[in-house]
Amino acid sequence: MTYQLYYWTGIQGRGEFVRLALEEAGAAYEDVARRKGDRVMETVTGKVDTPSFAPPFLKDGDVVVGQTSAILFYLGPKLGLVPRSPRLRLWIHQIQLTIADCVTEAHDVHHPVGVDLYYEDQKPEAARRAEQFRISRLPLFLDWFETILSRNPAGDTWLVGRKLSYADLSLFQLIEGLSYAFPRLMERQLLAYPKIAELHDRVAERPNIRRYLESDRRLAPNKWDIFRHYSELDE
Ligand SMILES: N[C@@H](CCC(=O)N[C@@H](CS)C(=O)NCC(=O)O)C(=O)O
Repeated sequence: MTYQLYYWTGIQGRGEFVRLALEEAGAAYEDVARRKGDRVMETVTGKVDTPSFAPPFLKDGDVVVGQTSAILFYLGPKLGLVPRSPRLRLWIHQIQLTIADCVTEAHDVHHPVGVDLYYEDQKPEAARRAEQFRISRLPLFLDWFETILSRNPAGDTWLVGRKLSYADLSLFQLIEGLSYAFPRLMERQLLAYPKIAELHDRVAERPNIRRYLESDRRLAPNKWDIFRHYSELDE
């Protein structure tokens, strides 16, 4: 069965968290909008009785699931990216939701007033929000990821248990995005959080992930994406 991923063309966005799981598992999938255009998403949400509020969403036969964390919760067991234990699956889901929170906060740095406004229309607020993010919020998130890595009873190679899970892939993507958006800040932060930095590099070296990152399926980050680089917001 070929999974069908629906996400905006032209950006990595939140779809990237799903792509990384599918790529790591070597699963057959189609990035539908990249082939048919963004309007194709309306043709799905207009027809099903469980329409997703926003992309990404995944179609697997008659299952349509939206919300990045819910998609990964659904795919995890199917792709072999979670352990058997229900307790650990719930823990991985909790980590994923926290990564999603951090993604939203990173996005809100450049759009603190409204998503429908241009960055140029909210620059003073963005500067204030960026300061908060740099000084207080980001260190809290990174601290938590470093802590849970060091508390994993199976060792600090992966976030949960002895094997890679989709949460590791998502933490990798979070660090990629943050490093693009805030290169100066992240260079300093990653020195303070070596376990996160090592996990990031370990994921990048996974054969399927490395192949994917070198492929044209992996889009370059850009200024329309969730993680955006504005030099004035990075210190
Ligand atoms: N919580 C959702 C957020 C989904 C979301 O915000 N999607 C963005 C693109 S990354 C979108 O298209 N939003 C349109 C909207 O919110 O109206 C998730 O994690 O998937």
